[in-house]
Amino acid sequence: MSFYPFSYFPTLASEHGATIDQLTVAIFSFITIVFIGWLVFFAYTLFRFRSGKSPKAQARNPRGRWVYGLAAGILVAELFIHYGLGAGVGASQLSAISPTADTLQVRVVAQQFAWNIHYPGADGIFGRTAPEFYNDQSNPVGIDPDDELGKDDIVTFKQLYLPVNKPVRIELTSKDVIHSFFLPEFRIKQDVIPGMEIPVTFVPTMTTEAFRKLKGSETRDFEIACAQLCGVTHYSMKGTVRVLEKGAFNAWLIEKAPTESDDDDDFWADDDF
Ligand SMILES: [Cu+2]
Repeated sequence: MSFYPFSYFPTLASEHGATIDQLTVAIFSFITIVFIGWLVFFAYTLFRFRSGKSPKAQARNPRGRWVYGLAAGILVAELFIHYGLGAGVGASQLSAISPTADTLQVRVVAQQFAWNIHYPGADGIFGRTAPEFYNDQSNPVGIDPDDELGKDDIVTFKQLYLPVNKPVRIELTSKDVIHSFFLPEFRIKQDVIPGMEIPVTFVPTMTTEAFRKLKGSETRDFEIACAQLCGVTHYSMKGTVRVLEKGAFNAWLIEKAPTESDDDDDFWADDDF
């Protein structure tokens, strides 16, 4: 909050988010310099080639090598801003965490106009999924009913629950059109493309409780927004992220676990999913 542009950003609630904020300010600073440079150049050409000085239009090649040098310099600077900073530094931040035993794995299946959240359950392994099992009411993520690994899986609707200070890896896919998974407070934004599984990773650093205290609101939630115009009720494609303390998150997993699979219940009791 020391540098004033940062105070305009949403509350920061992830580990890598500060890097994204600094990058945003850096990119805007660079393009402001380029913008002012072009304005000065534009004003200069208006003056230099005014009609009083050049009564007849001329189409001669520019003289002097500095023009080519300047154009090449601007090209290099803009390529650096777009690809070096934007794609290189920015995009790499979104999937910087490699999946380890300590990483919570979640799948998010987007559809017009909802977010279906899929947890692997007690065994830590996702059941097989396939489009032929899609059922908007009973099986929104398309879990194969014959796959034993899917029996303990947990599916939620528009509600993503996460433990605080734990790396999470979310595999994103879509049933229909291109959506964009946007978690403003966690500085995550990634297009969701049918036929592809695209991972995003981050570490939430603030619980929902702390966020509500900060905002002075009992009901405020971290938001999931769709950031890609995806159809007629795109505006309603919202969800919430609840970030809980580890113990409360484990209790939530137990509460949500399908009741048939009683065998593995102890797994969740050791406080280390
Ligand atoms: Cu959408």
